[in-house]
Amino acid sequence: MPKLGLGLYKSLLNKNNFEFAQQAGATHLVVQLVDYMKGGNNPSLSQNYLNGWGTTKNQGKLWEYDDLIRLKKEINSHELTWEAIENFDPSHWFDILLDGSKRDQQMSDLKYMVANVGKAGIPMIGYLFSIAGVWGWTSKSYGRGNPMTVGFNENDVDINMPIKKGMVWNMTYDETATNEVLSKISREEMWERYSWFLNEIIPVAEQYGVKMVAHPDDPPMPELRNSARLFHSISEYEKLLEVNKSPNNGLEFCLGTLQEMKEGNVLETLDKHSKAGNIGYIHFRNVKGKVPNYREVFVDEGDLDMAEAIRILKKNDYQGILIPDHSPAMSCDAPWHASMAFALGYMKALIDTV
Ligand SMILES: [Mn+2]
Repeated sequence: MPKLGLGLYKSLLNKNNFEFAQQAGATHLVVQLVDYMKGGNNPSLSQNYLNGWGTTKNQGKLWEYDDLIRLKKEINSHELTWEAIENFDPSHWFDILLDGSKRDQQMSDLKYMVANVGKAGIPMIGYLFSIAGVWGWTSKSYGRGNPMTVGFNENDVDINMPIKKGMVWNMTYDETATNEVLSKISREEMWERYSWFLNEIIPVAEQYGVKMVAHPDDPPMPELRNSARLFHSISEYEKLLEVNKSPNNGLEFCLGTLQEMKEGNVLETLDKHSKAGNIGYIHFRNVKGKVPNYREVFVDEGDLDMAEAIRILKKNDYQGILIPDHSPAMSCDAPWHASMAFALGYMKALIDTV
């Protein structure tokens, strides 16, 4: 049986939101420790992030065992299970992404953190191996009831806008960097960097019982800002499983992002990988359209048949979790909470009845 989870941004990690998750029927949490989503208790995707998600201040601040345990105890006290940490901080791995001079030091830092996560009994780490990161969205009112939502249209943005030095993953890690820009990064180079990363990290993940799960590129364009994007199609996304065949190497399966891809069948892919045990956890969201022009919509109004997704997961005895991921902002004083409550209720009903 699939289980219901909720993803919480760093600014939402408090008692009220743990209770909120529990009240909505979630049993598991996916926790984000990167402070990129602004807005405190009202996080909003519907802002202009073309110039970045902000500056990370986490240089040198690694995930320490004691801190993880403290948070885990608090989560457990609300009868919730901490299923995964989502995203490495750009400050922890910028030179792994960029193949820079601090690469080896940062890899030993990542290994240290993966070990701490495993020792703390947190089973998974989700990550996005991307130079431009989540970039290129524009916000507008779209869909049922005209909520503010995000989407991508290649005509609305300069998709070749160069990336300033000191930035990666759409965040600034060095405010003092020169005004130069990053040079072009090819697909071959990205696969080399990624394969090195994966083959370094997976043995440590195996040793400490952590599953490393990769999110596809969002938006799934083959290239943005002069850098190739690895996981822009279903077939390219599946290739990561061949780079390292460990059971600790898997997928952070984002139904929305996969549906945005130009080719391939999302439900067939879900069937194949949920059967094979490759899926760590699932981002359960919906969308209308495909790259180069799509919008995120409410979970029940998109192009993807979500009930069929649940049928497939049940048929394959998938035991992992689903979380809502993003959702259009509902018109009220707590847009994030309202939209999450709606998505969770819909998901719970599907899980209980399909
Ligand atoms: Mn996602």
